[in-house]
Amino acid sequence: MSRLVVISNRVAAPTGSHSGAQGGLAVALQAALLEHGGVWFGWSGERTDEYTGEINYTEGFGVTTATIDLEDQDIEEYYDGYANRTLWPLFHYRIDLAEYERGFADGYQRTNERFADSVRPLIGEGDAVWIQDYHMIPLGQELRKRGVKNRMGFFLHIPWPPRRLLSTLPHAAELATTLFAYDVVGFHTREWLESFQDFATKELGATLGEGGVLTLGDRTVTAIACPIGIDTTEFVEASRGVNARLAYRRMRDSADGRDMIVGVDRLDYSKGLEERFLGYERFLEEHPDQRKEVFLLQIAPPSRASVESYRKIRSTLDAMSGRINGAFADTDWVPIRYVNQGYPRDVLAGIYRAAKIGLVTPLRDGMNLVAKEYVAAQDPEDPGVLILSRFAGAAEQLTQAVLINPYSAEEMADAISMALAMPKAERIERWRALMDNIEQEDVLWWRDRFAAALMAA
Ligand code: ADQ
Repeated sequence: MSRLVVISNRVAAPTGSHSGAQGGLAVALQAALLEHGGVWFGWSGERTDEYTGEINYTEGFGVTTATIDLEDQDIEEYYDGYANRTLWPLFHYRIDLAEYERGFADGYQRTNERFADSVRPLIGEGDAVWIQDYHMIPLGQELRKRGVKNRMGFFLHIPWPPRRLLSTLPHAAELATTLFAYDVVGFHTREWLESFQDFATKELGATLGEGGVLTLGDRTVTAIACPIGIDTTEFVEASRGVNARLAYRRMRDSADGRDMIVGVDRLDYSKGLEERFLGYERFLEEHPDQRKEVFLLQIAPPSRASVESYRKIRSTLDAMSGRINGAFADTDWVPIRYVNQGYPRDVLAGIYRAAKIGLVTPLRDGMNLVAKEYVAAQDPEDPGVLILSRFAGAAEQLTQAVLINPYSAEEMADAISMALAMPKAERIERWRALMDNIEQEDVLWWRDRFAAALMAA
């Protein structure tokens, strides 16, 4: 393939290993850039008094990054506003939290135009352009307006909502139409893909042809389901390294013979943390005999603290964990260890491995990489059990997990009880099937599959 220009809201500093606190997406994009060469462009995360479009370059581990600074107003309206207060809740089916403000939409458009102006000179003839996520939906159209004829792909990392929900967004049709500027548009699952096809055909009047090709006027776009994976080989290696082993040992020692249930999530209302605490509380109520045999470690580093709904979920969870611990704890046991910190990935791998259950209960999630990391970190001889929400994109692939409806506290309580009692032979059988998928459909598979679609389009 030709050189690659990757564009995403934030650009992670390249690292040579998994020891940094990097998310799966960063690892995936870095892997793509290492293979093809090119540049990764985005917002620096920094503010500037006046936008200049001046680019800051860095080099490291074979990857070039190019970033620009944004003005306060851009950050408020584009990032905190339209991206995180409008699109994020809406695309996670939370129209009760979605804020529809003209100022946010205008700021989103203006900032995407600024990105287009800045990145335009970096795109050479023959380069393939790959744009990531909901922050940048209209960027492709802005680049076309600036004369970019290159192959361009877009990947959405979050769900695409059902047609009727999306229709509540002012100018939803205009936003969805901008996706026709791309040659390929990718979603994690068939479900999100079908929702997009439904919107495109019924609301925009597009026609759907062979191979997922949608036609609208003189533009065609290939829309595909292309589930992201983790860097499985590297994660398995990380889980066997010294930091992982130390973390594993520390957790086992502090567990004092009890079974650990683990949850690891950005502190976000989409992750179903309230429902998780309620499901776990239900388990404690219904199984007094098992109470002191387990504890829940919930790791949830705060995110997007400038947005009110995130401050609210944080205080709700503080109160819930306090209430549940107050109601059930004893002098030598607390049911929930609630931690608001991030950890290096290899330490996380050790923690996952020490847990008898991985409890992953989002109400909606584009994919959910924590579920895959939990599986990859397990001991093949004595693996833990993954309990996974049906509403995570990952549930389309990880069908051998214990799949649950996170809105039902009863179902979650039953699943915890069942997983704790699951015979080793069944745990191994389920784990092997999950691991087969995670090994085959890893992040390199995702990247290659998307790139192949882009080349074929
Ligand atoms: P996220 O919503 O961030 O990603 P997820 O896929 O679970 O969700 O990825 C989170 C990443 O952050 C994981 O790699 C995890 O290990 C890491 N992480 C979480 N808590 C951590 C902690 N305390 N310390 C260190 N690391 C931590 C979005 C979409 C998802 C989609 C991904 C990729 O919302 O649905 O799977 O993009 O497309």
